[in-house]
Amino acid sequence: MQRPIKTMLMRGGTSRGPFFLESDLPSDPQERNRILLEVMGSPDKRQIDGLGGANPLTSKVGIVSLGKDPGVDLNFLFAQVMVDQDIVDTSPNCGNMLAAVVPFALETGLLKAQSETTTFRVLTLNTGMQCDITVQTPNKVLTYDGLAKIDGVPGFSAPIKINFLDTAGSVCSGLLPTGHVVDTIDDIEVTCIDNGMPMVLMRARDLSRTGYESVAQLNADTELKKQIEVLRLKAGVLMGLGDVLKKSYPKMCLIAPPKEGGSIATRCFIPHVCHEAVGVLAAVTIGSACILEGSVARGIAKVPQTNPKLISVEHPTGEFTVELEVDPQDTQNVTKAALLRTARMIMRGEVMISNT
Ligand code: NQM
Repeated sequence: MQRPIKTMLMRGGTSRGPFFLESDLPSDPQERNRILLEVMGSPDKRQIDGLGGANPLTSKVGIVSLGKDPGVDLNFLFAQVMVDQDIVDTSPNCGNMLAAVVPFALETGLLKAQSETTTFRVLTLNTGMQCDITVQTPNKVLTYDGLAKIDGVPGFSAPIKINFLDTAGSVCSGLLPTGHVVDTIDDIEVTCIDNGMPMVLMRARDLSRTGYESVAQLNADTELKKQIEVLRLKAGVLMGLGDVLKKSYPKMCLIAPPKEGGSIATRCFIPHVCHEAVGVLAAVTIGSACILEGSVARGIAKVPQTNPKLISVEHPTGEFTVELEVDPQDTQNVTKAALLRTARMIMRGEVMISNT
């Protein structure tokens, strides 16, 4: 016997996964996670028995409910379901899946559209971060049609603007959780930073790579992946995250001088597979490192003098621009981050799980 749970399969930015109303899932986190593993078909490297797409970017789940705190319209819990491990990680954020939260809330009738555009404040339960998300609702009807284009997704869609209100120290204790702008691990200089996503930035040339390799080349580079994992486990301890062996963070990022007219070239490992593009909060965090005096990105990144600063993060399938505003009194301090995403409902219906 199987039983149904209502769901909508949504693309959020360059990620995809089923979205649920919190009230349609068990409240006990262990029981909920067991169901999410079954929904996605994990653990299995092909996720053949579930909705997962056999890649971390398509093994994500969104859980949405009405906000409870003053000023908060919606609560969002993001779950990273590991493809081939029996693990559901709800500790980090996902800025890509976040782009689909307001469309999902409108599609399910949880909230109503306001006017030509609709803005809701969303609290990410994973880390307590808040953001304002604006979607296009002409004549108070949600539309996915528009002229916005994000690299990593074919075609054009309605723009979704995300304004992050507080990103520093999302999972870690602060922006620079080791207390240093640069640390040296195994003779490699790294910047450990968390402005929305715990990350370790390394110069590609310090690992004898260019930083312009293809995703396929990097995923096949077992020697590099082994070296990066050793660095990651050590960085995790330095960042106060403890043993990160079974955690999806910190994300590891190779950086190089920009090659396509952007600010910096990147290749991110999330954390064991190379990202086809770059994560949203990863891009905010990388952009913040570009601004930080003394980070491994300084001397590599091209940073505009303006405020706010548009930082174009080059990645394997294009670029991702983030708008970062710095405190004029303290130019090391990023006070606001804004960016553009798109999203789409792909399917709505019921996902079947075993009736146990
Ligand atoms: O950094 C991938 C993604 C992400 C996370 C990952 C993300 C973010 O592209 O905010 O969006 O780093 O696992 O969806």
